[in-house]
Amino acid sequence: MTHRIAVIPGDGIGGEVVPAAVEVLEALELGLEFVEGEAGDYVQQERGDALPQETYDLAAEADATLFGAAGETAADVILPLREAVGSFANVRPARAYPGVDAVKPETDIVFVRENTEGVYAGIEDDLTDDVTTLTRVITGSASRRIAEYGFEYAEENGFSDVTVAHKANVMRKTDGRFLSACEAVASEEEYEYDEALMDALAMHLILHPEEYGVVICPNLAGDMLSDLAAGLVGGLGLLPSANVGPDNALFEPVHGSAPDIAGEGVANPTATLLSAAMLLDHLEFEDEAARVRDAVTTVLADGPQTPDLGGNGTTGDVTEAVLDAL
Ligand code: GGG
Repeated sequence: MTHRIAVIPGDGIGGEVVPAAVEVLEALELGLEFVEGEAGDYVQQERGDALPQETYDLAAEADATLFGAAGETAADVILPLREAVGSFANVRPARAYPGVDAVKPETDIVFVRENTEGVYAGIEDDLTDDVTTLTRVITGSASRRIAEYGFEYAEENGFSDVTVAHKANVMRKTDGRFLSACEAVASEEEYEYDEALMDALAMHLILHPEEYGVVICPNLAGDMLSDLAAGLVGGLGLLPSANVGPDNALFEPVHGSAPDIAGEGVANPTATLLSAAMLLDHLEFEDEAARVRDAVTTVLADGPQTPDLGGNGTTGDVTEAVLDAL
């Protein structure tokens, strides 16, 4: 059976790391069909629409999507693309790797981030010349859904520590609802977990990341805490992610378009290669996913490494080395 993969490189280094991942996926000879779609700042400039309907439809109808990065148009691109694939959970593993200089080499945390609502629901209003508001949407149903997903993910992937991040002492109603939903799921299914105020959690993650396994988060908190954890393991070039829905999913590096290095050929493809491995898992090519992860891990340990990790390798050098290791 042929699987159709929507490939949407997006902006900046997305156009460098996504082709690298496609090269690796093609080398596996799984008969995947790749169909490229346009989205991002450059499409906004050229066509007045950062996410043309045909790209949205491409993602909605594909078996999986590999996305690169969005720049200034992130809200117009990645949020609707997540909707196109019916995603409700953004899974972001932050792991340290042998051979990579990590601030905290003992880090192995997976952030399970609610990705349909919170402050990313996109409800902002200019009320007066001086006052602008943002509506934070938290529903019991979406909170339950992310809690169920997060607890199940922890159980299936062997994580004993689950933490629910919130700020219910200040955002009493919204995060109160989020926390209650997580408590209810844990109580019904007899899951054990800790809860943590997200500001204090940010500090504890830096001091003692080894105490954390799966962290279930509201939308913005998950976006921020996962970037914080990237800093513990060697940087954003290492964090992949999956945007998971009931039947479809979109995979993307956690990093953005990195305009400062775009076009130089030195972007680290690791996060996108690991996202491609998550895509293979989603398509039930578990053995091939493991092969890609092993090859990436070997190259991280033996080099070449890109400048963000202290090396002088290019995106192409790393990709070639991963292909050789495969
Ligand atoms: N590949 C990740 C990316 O493009 N990030 C840009 C961004 O701002 N994303 C917001 C989000 O992940 O919700």
